[in-house]
Amino acid sequence: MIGADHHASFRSLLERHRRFVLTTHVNPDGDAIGSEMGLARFLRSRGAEVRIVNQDPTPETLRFLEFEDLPVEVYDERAHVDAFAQAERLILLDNSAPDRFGRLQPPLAALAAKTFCIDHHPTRGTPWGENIIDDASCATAEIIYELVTRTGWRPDRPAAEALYVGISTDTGVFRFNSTTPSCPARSPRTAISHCHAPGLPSM
Ligand SMILES: [Mn+2]
Repeated sequence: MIGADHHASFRSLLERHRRFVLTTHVNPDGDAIGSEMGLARFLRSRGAEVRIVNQDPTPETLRFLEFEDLPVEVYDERAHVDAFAQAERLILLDNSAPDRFGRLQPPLAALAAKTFCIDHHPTRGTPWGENIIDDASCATAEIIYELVTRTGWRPDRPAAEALYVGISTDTGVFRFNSTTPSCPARSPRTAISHCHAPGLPSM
């Protein structure tokens, strides 16, 4: 579970910046897309400018998580050079290893100082400016859930769905050994009860 220093680091990020580009690893899975969507929803609720730019398109099975007004953009160097330059912070989700970003690796390496990484895979010595890395969390979506709800925000239905998919993906719907006690006991149930979304799949 993440600690007070992580929450402080996230609060500081929110207070200092309002223009973000979110991205994730190659071949994005449910935790990657779910974390991006959940965090994007939260940031937009605070009036921030958010774009999501990934190396690969969202798999067909996860397209339902995308918001109509926030399409996932597939990285194109010429099209995105300005977006990356103008972003106050680039936020990496569900991957901290520099070699798992594909074509995004060079621009991210060049902008590492203003890159903020949130991940649950253990990576030592990352080049990123700031890191919230917690390998005790079962999914990046769990970390996102902890961070955004600590600010007092209640995920609405789309955000809760996205975070639920992220946590479900990485825990095999709470069956894998990676499932931490805090994971099924707190995150998804609480997310669901917070947003009153009875249609979500049950555990
Ligand atoms: Mn993950």
